[in-house]
Amino acid sequence: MPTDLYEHHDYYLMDELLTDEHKMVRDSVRTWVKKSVTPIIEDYAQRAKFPAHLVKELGDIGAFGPQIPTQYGGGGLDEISYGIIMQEIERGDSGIRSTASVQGSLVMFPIFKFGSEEQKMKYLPKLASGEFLGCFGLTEPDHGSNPSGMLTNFKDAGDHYVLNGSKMWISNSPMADVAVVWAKDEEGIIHGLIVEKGMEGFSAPEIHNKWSLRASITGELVFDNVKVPKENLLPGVKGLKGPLSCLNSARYGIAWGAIGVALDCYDTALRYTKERTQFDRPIASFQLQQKKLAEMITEITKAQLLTWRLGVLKNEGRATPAQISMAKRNNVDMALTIGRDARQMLGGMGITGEYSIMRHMMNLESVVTYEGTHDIHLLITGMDVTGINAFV
Ligand code: TGC
Ligand code: FAD
Repeated sequence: MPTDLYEHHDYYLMDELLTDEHKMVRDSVRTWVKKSVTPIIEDYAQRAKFPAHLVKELGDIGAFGPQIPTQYGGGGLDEISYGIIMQEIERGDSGIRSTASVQGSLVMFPIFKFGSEEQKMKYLPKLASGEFLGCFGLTEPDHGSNPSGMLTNFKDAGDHYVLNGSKMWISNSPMADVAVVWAKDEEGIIHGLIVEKGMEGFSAPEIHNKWSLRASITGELVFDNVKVPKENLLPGVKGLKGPLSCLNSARYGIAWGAIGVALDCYDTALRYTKERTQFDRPIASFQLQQKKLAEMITEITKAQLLTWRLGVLKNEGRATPAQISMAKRNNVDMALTIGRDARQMLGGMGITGEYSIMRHMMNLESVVTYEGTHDIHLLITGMDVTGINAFV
């Protein structure tokens, strides 16, 4: 069983920018990750199994919807606390962070933001506690980066809607009790619907053979004339801005999560190179290794500052979607580069499950693609700075 020796790294004294509550949240989630995630995650990832028992534990530690008000079962915390929770969980594994961010940002957030009071009371407390697992269906087999072209649709059938279509690459879906599904009405306008496990004509087959996010369960959503009660339509939003505004929250969490991965890879490489000797010296004494470590901590520190500032703006309601895109893109790319360098610094040992690095690297190949690909986020920044839309 791998031992989690992770130590805190705070090169620019970022802790001074955090409140006591932020630090308390961080320490408690870090303790949970060391106790419940690190000891088992390699085994689950190797077997491509989802550690389903962690769903309840994630609920217990307050990882589901920490920014949702307490009256609905959430934590009533601020955006920086949410980010720190994602950072600490993703230091353990991106797949476990995926479970938490889908539940909080992509299932609880739209119900909280766009749902009726009845929907909030019915679903949010159970999602917050981990009694229910949720998933978010936007992507389709032929519509990934361009969700506005979606084909999934529903028709008014009097006292209910009839839903048809399919979604692809949906985190949590095979085990989910509840799915927030985005579909077009008869006029082609996008709406959110809450679909429950067990509804006739609804299935969620698992997608196998992933080399990435192996400890996260991914599947499809298939709707074959599913009768959805009218009270399951989210009344508070219509149009693509509904699902895209949920992505703002999830992408923000990923920006923090990627820092967690980068810190874990840096921490492992630093310890290993100080202990490992070649040519009768610790390999950390070689300039080429020091260059890699110095660049890693520099990039991590830059990302920490960027992301903390984004958290302040988000707390003030001033973070723009384009600012969030910049942080998601920058931080995931930064973590991937660090993961690849750290892997090499461990030599042959770097490819084994004795260390977390190779698993992190493989996970990040999904993280750089989902929630908007690296290229899409670049084009969002390009559009923001030029005022010219490259998508049309
Ligand atoms: P466009 O015409 O630009 O926009 C349509 C409407 O949406 C508004 N909008 C946003 N609103 C809130 N937040 C945002 N980030 C928004 N971006 C755009 C926009 O103002 C407009 O509003 P209105 O009132 O004028 O109607 O839309 P487009 O069709 O040109 O597409 C733009 C594009 C390409 C940037 C967008 O579609 C996009 O972001 N594509 C990437 C798709 C994506 O990220 N999919 C993620 C699926 S979920 C997922 O991956 C979960 S992984 C979970 C895990 O395991 O962690
Ligand atoms: P495509 O859109 O086909 O893109 C392929 C390539 O073309 C990319 O490199 C892209 O950058 C590039 N490209 C596309 N358009 C342009 C352009 N205009 N200019 C330049 N380059 C372009 N979705 C959900 O809805 N819910 C989930 O829970 C979810 N979980 C996921 C879990 C995993 C493990 C994975 C891998 C994906 C998940 N997704 C989920 C889907 C994810 O959001 C999509 O994979 C992603 O948005 C990209 O879509 P695509 O795979 O269809 O790629």
